[in-house]
Amino acid sequence: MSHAPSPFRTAVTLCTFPEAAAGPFVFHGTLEDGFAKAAAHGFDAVELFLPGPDAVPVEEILALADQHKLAIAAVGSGAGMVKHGLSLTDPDAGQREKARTFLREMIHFAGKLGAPVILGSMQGKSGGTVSREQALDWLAEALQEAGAAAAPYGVPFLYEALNRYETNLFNLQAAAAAFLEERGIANVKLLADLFHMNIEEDDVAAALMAAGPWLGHVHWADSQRLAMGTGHTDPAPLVAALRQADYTGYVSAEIFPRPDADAAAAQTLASLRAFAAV
Ligand code: LER
Ligand code: MN
Repeated sequence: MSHAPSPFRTAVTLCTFPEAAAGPFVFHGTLEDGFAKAAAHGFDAVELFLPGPDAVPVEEILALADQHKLAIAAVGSGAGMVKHGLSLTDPDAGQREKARTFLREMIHFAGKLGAPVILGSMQGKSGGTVSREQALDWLAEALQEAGAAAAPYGVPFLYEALNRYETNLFNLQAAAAAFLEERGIANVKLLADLFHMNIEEDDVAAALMAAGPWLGHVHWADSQRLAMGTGHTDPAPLVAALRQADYTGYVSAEIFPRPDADAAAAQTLASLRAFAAV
């Protein structure tokens, strides 16, 4: 447990579209309710999962952020896959183009909120007629374009390595960082999700430390994707690694709302207060 002031900012996930109602997000429902809940619990920011780039006017979200004194930590692009069936590595060129357009529009939408966009499930996977080499070329092109589109807003684009059951492109932080480096991809940072890392990494703390310069966002989840402190993750070495890596971004709860959303939110903040001195 550290008593030094926290360099981290706290965030909680809000999801508004029914196709992801069973997803790992704390608050499901309207933005009004989600912002109010996040503020009442005492988070610094919200992370938004919306059906698309034109679902809610930017002004409406900025007004809610201002009213509740909350920042927008990040905006997820998962609806591109979950709602619209889009993947950046789809064998069909037209579908890939639609995926890139969706992502570009999300980046412009989120940029106006001062927030980076996350690429998770929309990265897709290789297989069938799509070789790994081909999928990685398409992923690299899409990441180049996304980093460049985000840059004018003064935010990075976030690439998330997922566990093996969700993608076969990158499951490890080090491999994802090496890919960004080798392909010369600018203005793209890594999102380190502790749930995926618990499944894939030999040593989660060591992986966080090694990925330090690439880290742009953290999903703060216990081993079973519930609130930290309810599973078998020891957060102390992870917080120590993030501090040692000079990480100063968000720690955001992307977890299932169990036993209910309020309990998951409260337990998340309790863990961050105890271990990260937020
Ligand atoms: C998104 O942040 C994530 O972690 C994925 O598991 C969602 O498919
Ligand atoms: Mn995640």
